[in-house]
Amino acid sequence: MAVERTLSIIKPDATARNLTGKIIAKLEEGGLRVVAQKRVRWDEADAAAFYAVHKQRPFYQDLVAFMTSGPIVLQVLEGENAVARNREIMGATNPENAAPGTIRKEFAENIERNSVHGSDSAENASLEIGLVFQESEIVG
Ligand code: IDP
Ligand code: MG
Repeated sequence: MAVERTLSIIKPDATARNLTGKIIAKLEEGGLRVVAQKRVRWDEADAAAFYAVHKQRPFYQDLVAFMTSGPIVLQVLEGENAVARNREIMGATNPENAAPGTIRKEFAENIERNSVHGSDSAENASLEIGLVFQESEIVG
């Protein structure tokens, strides 16, 4: 296994319920290290750029509205196999299908308001990190 980086986002449903610390604790307990972090509020252009890959999906407009509805926390996570490891710690997209102990099982409200984003491949991780962080903001 190689040390990798992945992009994580703590979504507006979670920041609204003051769950930032509890989510970070799960990521750290799962073996990942936060090497960059910032709290921001996206506008529509920011969300559209990030979710361009989902533009044709039926939930796209709702997703953009949700992701611009409140503050989010952008993070770069580092660790062994970080992309897959983060997806394990997050749990399935739909919290009804998420394994016990995962972030989404414990905290998500529904399939849309599911508390966290995590990159789904090393290639997308690199693209997503480059979209939202300067290299100088990442301190390993
Ligand atoms: P992922 O976040 O587990 O990678 P994706 O399929 O990439 O799931 O979807 C991106 C985000 O879009 C999800 O995290 C969720 O917020 C939202 N989403 C996905 N599927 C649905 C749906 O069927 N209805 C509403 N929102 C959805
Ligand atoms: Mg995804």
